Amino acid sequence: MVSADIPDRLKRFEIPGRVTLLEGNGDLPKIEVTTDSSTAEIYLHGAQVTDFRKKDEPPLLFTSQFSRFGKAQAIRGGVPIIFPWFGPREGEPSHGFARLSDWELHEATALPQGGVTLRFNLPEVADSATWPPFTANYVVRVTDALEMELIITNAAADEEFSFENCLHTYLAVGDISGVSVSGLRGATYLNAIDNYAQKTDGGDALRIQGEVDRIYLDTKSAVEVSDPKWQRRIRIDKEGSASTVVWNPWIAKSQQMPDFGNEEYKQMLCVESGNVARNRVVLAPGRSSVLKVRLSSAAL
Ligand code: TA6
Repeated sequence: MVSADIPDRLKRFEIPGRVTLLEGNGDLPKIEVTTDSSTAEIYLHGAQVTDFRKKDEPPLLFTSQFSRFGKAQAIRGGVPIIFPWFGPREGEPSHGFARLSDWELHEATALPQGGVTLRFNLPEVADSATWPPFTANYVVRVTDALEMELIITNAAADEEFSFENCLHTYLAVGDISGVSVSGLRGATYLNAIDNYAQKTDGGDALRIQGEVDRIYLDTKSAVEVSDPKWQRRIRIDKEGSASTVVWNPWIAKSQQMPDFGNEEYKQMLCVESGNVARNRVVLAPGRSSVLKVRLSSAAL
């Protein structure tokens, strides 16, 4: 990966030994972050974190070997930013335009304890013309945990701004067949593979034994993913989020996705935090919403 082709306007954010700007896949600019306890990789395209791993641990995030890296394409993996709509929308790209846009890096800071903070903002994009004026800022903090914060501000003088948002996190797991997900007991969900039929999760922990695509509503609780193969527990803490989405494409859907390997469903699980469907955000003029997610891990 060469850094020669990175423009000076980006190079100025480099911090020796901490923050490096490079040309990544598809010649898209990416940021490599090194801290005392971890490393991370973030593309300006979609402000998408595509890798985070703690020293001496397997990666915490999954990115497909078959992902595309192109101007108007979504990167398959890491943490795509879903905004201002979730899922399909007539005549529009699935999951909104934020993940397809090139964000601007505004700040890179080395933290006293050895971590790094990066600040991004979403520039005016053609697609945003049909929406009330808004600003979108994103903060990524890399320490021995990965923290992300999406701040949306309604810049209109007299118009409400209603939208959905979600940090569509692809977690890496050792073997999906042994994984269990806790923290959603008793929550209501829309089952996307059963015409969004509404159901209640009655079980202690969710096991993944087929295609799963559930939008859990009205849940603010943390979720834990236990992974016996890697002897690891991943914890997802969140704030400013009333929905949790759990997704694994399993066999048939994996074969339908051109940017995803047929066997890769065994190594990933999406546990996404946001505000979807009836939990969508309605912002008054001048107000902001903050969606925060913290990913951490510990030995099982
Ligand atoms: O978050 C789950 C989901 O909405 C699934 O329905 C599945 O389509 C997944 O997102 C991936 O969507 P994408 O547009 O990235 O192919």
